[in-house]
Amino acid sequence: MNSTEKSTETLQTLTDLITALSEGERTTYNHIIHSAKFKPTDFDAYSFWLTDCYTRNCIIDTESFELILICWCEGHKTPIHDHGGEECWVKVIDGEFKEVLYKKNEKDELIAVKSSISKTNQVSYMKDFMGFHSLENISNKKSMSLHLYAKPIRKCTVFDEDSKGFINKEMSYHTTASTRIKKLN
Ligand code: CSS
Ligand code: FE2
Repeated sequence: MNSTEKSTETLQTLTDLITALSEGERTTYNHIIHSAKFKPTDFDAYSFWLTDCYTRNCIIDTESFELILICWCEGHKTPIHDHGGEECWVKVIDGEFKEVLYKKNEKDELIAVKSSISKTNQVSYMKDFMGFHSLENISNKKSMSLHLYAKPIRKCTVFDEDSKGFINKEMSYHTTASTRIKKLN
């Protein structure tokens, strides 16, 4: 297949997406994630919900990128956070999300500068030069979003609402390939 054919192709399976990301350079990731079109059931093997908070479920974690499925119940919301210097794409798989973008002013206070809604199949992008954001499931149902981080995010900065200050947070997963295998056994 030549490169023109490849650029108009729709990626319809998770395996196609992972192959494209694994073979592609980081500069192609934006196009790749936009080219993917999934059904919520494509994520049955990865979906896992908790009532108290959204869950981070690792689909694949390589040296170059990380693909995670976040599962949200109604009303779940992230704290305001950055992306540890990495690039972040969020593709809505099911549901509707509100993203609020924040910047720091000269007094280091966080100011909300933009708010947007994303719906199924839409992709949003974040990198630290754009500021901080929060993401909230505003649909009245369990929802899912697919997150592509390049490179993987190991640590990020989170705004702590109690102390009104920033804290460093180590990222962790609720489920990984090995915990899912354990669940089956
Ligand atoms: N960065 C958050 C989700 S919003 S992009 C996280 O990975 O937990
Ligand atoms: Fe984020």
